[in-house]
Amino acid sequence: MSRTALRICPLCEATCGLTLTVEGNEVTGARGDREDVFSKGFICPKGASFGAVDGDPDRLRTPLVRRDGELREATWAEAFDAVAAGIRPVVERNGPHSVGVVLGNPNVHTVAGALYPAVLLARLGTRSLFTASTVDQMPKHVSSGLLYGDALAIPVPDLDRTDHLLLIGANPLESNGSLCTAPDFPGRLKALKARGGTLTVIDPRRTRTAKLADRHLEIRPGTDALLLAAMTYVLFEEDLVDLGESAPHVEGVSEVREAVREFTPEAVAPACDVEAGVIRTLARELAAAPTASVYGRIGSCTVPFGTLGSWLVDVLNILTGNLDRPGGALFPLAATDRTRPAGPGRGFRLGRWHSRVSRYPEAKGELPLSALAEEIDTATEEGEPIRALIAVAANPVLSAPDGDRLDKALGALDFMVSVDPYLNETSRHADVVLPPPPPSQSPHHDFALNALAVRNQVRYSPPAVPLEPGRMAESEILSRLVLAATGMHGADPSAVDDLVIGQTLGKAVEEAHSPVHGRDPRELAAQLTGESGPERRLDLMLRLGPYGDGFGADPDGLTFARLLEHPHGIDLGPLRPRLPQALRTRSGRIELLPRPIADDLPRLGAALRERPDGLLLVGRRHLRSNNSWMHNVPALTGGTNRCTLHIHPEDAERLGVRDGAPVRVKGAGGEVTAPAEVTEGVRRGVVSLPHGWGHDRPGTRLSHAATNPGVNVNQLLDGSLLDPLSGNAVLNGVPVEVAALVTTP
Ligand SMILES: Nc1nc2c(c(=O)[nH]1)N[C@H]1C(S)=C(S)[C@@H](COP(=O)(O)OP(=O)(O)OC[C@H]3O[C@@H](n4cnc5c(=O)[nH]c(N)nc54)[C@H](O)[C@@H]3O)O[C@H]1N2
Ligand SMILES: Nc1nc2c(c(=O)[nH]1)N[C@H]1C(S)=C(S)[C@@H](COP(=O)(O)OP(=O)(O)OC[C@H]3O[C@@H](n4cnc5c(=O)[nH]c(N)nc54)[C@H](O)[C@@H]3O)O[C@H]1N2
Ligand code: SF4
Ligand SMILES: [Mo]
Repeated sequence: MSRTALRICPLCEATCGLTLTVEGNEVTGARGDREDVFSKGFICPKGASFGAVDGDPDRLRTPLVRRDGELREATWAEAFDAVAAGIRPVVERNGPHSVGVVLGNPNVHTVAGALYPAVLLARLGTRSLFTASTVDQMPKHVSSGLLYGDALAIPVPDLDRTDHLLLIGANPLESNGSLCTAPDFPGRLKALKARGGTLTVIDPRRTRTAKLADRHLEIRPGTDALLLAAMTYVLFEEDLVDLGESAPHVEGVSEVREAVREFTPEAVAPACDVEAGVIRTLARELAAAPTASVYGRIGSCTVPFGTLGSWLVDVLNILTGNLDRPGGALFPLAATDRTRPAGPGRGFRLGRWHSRVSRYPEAKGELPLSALAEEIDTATEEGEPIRALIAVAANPVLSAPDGDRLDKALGALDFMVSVDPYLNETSRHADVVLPPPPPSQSPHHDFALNALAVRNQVRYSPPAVPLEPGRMAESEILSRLVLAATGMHGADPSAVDDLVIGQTLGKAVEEAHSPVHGRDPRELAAQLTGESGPERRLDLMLRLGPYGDGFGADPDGLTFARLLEHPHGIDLGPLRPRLPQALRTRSGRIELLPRPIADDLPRLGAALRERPDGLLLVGRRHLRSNNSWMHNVPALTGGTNRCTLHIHPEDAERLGVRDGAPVRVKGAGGEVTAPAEVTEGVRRGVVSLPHGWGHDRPGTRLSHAATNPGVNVNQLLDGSLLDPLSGNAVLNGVPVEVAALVTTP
């Protein structure tokens, strides 16, 4: 007997609602949920393979614990005993910073990943936090922190209403979007064109998104900040600056005019390979469009000027009056967001502490993932190296620079625990592996991604299938991990949720603006509904949130119980202007030229005069992939999803590289050999390899991935190239040497 169940897809940032077909407890099919308030039936090939991803036979079913050097199946009790025994002595001997925490990308796609890591960090008291953000979007957090005083206040393009979209270093036709949650991003771009809007794409590759554009500029990798600075220059030079409604909330406009003086279109054109006249046109079109939005993603973040580029994206939106207006770029307001009255905030600071070895400044409480290996393998007088590691949903051996060094460093730790469904390149080093259940057995709510969505909405999926015997919910795994790692091993895991609920309510009743001001926290806690700790915490956040019932203050407001009555979600309307309420700067205004940005601009000026020769490496994503962890699903591999080196025909000819033949690629961190794919899909002087491959290390359990392992592009990096303000790794525009592999007959 088959039945259906609704489940929000956790496989990328688009958050599509799926209708799963379930037979017994197995997911045998998935289609788009046409009644979903946000995705309206859209599904991509990855979502359609939900069942195969969910049912992968290589997913671990029981914890693994290392005994006599070997990882062996164990009970949950044995596993958490081993965690407590492994971590506590390290903390007691070497202090909290000697325990590192690594959080990977899937934490933004799980309820547990949203709710427990913050508790773990607070209770451990470690500053050794590394996440996927510093190989991804940290520049955007830093620019938002500096501009708006809140690293999480990221404006998103108003895709459904804009007249003009300038897309930089993003390929949503394959990635389905990022820092801009929009189910059916491709359809939304087509709708933009159909209503007479224009789409410009800046990308060194001729991507599927670029093919859809009215104009595609094949920029030289790493130079977007120069181009955007020149556009800013033109806005001032041609008197096109008009802040519109946001004007009263912005300070520092004339300082920006001064700061971009040297970045004339003529000066930047040779560095960017974009003609000065075209740069002027881009600026004029942006200013002339009734509404417009500039949006940058991976290709604009993971580069040496990532923070400057991310800042300039917003500067252009602000100077053209497009920030905070419909059709421009707006701040979403999610149902679980905290509300606060407008007024000066605490601001955002960088570099409150530094990494031990290379003295990298923290950003948003994190150290660069690129520095993880050296923080483990290098002793200094500053303090103890990291001796124990907690990795949750992270595979840095493949996703961070110089996996070989990290691989060795992980092998030398005193203790490591991985919360991961797979025994893979990273978790194989763990002493304890704690496997979460597959997504069908987990609840879903997009705590992080709804705050980046192009439409305000709220949806919740309860588990589609009951927990299999012997499984433990990921929220319970993380609660028990918190307890075991922080000296409370053996306590009831609900203690963690109760602690957070108590603290949150305790604070809320003290806040003058809160709907629960002056009430009794225990009385409020008793009103929470939900069958589990995470559900009760969601109820708490919804009720205190901007659409919430305020525990009775607004009887029509949102509660978890009300959300359950709407299995396809509740639409909360289009994005609305939120200035000045969204601001947390000390001035209470948008600080358009923050000090750290001004101090970094001379470095961009120096780049005007550099134009190194040689090939530059960029990445790419395939529609049927997700970073490092979907190459084990046969339905998602093969076809175009292959680990090949894209190279332009002219470069191939010059280097004697033949299509399909192996080429050696060499970078600062090492070399790899991959088959060449000669294609005009990449511009001259640029080559492209996808990331997340290199599944040929021993001791993993990825049977399908191992049959076609590919190579780890991040081995070409040595980890020393960073965007200095954010600590983000430089993954794009990396100099490499390419040579045809000479095979002697
Ligand atoms: N060269 C290059 N490198 C890159 C990038 C690039 O563009 N180019 N992109 C970067 C980006 S944007 C990112 S986000 C990072 C990603 O870097 P990571 O987060 O390290 O890698 P992922 O492959 O996303 O997955 C991490 C792990 O999560 C596990 N996992 C999957 N589902 C779950 C779950 O439900 N619960 C738990 N606990 N674990 C789960 C997987 O098995 C995997 O081991 O890679 C970065 N690396
Ligand atoms: N199918 C699939 N979807 C995914 C993922 C996946 O692995 N596969 N990963 C998810 C994750 S974690 C993320 S963060 C998002 C990322 O989402 P996107 O940012 O849309 O992803 P990419 O496809 O990496 O697009 C980056 C583009 O930047 C271009 N580029 C490289 N260097 C430069 C440069 O210097 N300047 C400019 N202008 N462009 C440059 C590249 O050619 C590439 O086309 O995708 C998410 N969705
Ligand atoms: S676009 Fe993303 S969220 Fe939607 S079905 Fe595909 S993988 Fe899932
Ligand atoms: Mo990412």
